[in-house]
Amino acid sequence: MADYRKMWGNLGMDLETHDQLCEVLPQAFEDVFLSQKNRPEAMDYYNFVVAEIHGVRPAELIKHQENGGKVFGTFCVYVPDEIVFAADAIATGLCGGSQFWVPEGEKVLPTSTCPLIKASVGARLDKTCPFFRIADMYVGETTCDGKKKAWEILGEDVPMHIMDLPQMKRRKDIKAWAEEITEFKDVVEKFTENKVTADKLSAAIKLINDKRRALARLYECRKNECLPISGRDALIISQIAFYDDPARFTQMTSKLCDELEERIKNNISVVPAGTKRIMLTGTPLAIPNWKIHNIVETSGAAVVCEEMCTGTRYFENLVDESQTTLEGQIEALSERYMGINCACFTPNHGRIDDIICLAKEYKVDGIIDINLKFCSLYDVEGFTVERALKDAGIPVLGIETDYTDSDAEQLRTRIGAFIEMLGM
Ligand code: BJ8
Repeated sequence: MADYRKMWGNLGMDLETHDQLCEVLPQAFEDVFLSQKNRPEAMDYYNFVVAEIHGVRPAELIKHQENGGKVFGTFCVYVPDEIVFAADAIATGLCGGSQFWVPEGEKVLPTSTCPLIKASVGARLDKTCPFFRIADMYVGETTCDGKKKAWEILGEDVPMHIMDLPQMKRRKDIKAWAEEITEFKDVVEKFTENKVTADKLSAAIKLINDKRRALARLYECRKNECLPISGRDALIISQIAFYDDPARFTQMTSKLCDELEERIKNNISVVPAGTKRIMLTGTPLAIPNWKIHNIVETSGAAVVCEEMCTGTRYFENLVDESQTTLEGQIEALSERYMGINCACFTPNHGRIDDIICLAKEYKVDGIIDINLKFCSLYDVEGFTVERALKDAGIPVLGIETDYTDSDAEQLRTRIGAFIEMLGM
């Protein structure tokens, strides 16, 4: 990574602790990603983004601020980035996926909080993540109890807006979410001093839809028997999608898809024919949480799909681009976002239907249902998911894990046995 110490210092980061974080990442990336054989050439871009993870994009965000722009940090795929971009601001994902930040989070949160929340709070408090330092405003949402309480802590030293997400999907809930989006628009307008017009929102809807289309095209390639990209590489792309410049991300992902489609035509696969195809479902895998993909793919199988927020839930369904009034556009946003099936909703049959449907589309041999420790939403829903999969005759393995490596060997044994069982 180039030298960004001055920039990090200006952001008030703890440089010594940050050095410790920077020491571990390159080796982990080398072991999990760069050691893979036969990777698509277009992965070079994403390698570069990770190598410069605390440098290039933060520098772009700071430049944007120097030009008078604002940056909004978000934690959930229900928050509509379109509103932020329509106000000439930038939205960036902030979810923490590293164990490095968990101990700091545990100083203010109960240990029995999910690691995603502990890491996100820890990343802010230990001053080692530039994205958390740069964001002018955080946008929380009322998805799970842990997050709701975490906003109160994070909101003590950063302006925080919280969106009240309904927990059911009746007509009145979709209307209520549209009202929340309208209120969010008003907050963003006031904070940025920029007006969100129908024209600007229309351009922002197209910008984010294009990103979704590029990701959908990438996932389409993964449905093929000839697998042109590993699950690890697809995961890192999904993770980068949360904070990269959307137009550039779309351009680079489209370029990668050209190469993947060419590979499919020429029958170039990253795994031998007959490799077992695994789909992951469950809680999101925030960067740099690569643990399960790495275990699966170094145990002789391939991950071909993720029914997760770092996966299909992030890009499926487009926002209707035909609306020309702000009211119509906000309704269209609400319809699209309320179509996401997070376990915080009840009932949540849509998610079960999605999983069964995806299993068929991606021709999966088995599913691993992952739960981040202490996420009771996905844990409880795991029962329904696993029962539905068993009824559908799809082998499933439920696992619970966190960001530590302490269970890696045990998981390797269980996942290895599951993959072996699929071959019988
Ligand atoms: S839409 S999955 S990004 S809420 S894993 S913090 S739910 S205790 S991350 Fe999520 Fe939005 Fe849902 Fe997706 Fe809470 Fe569970 Fe932790 Fe979670």
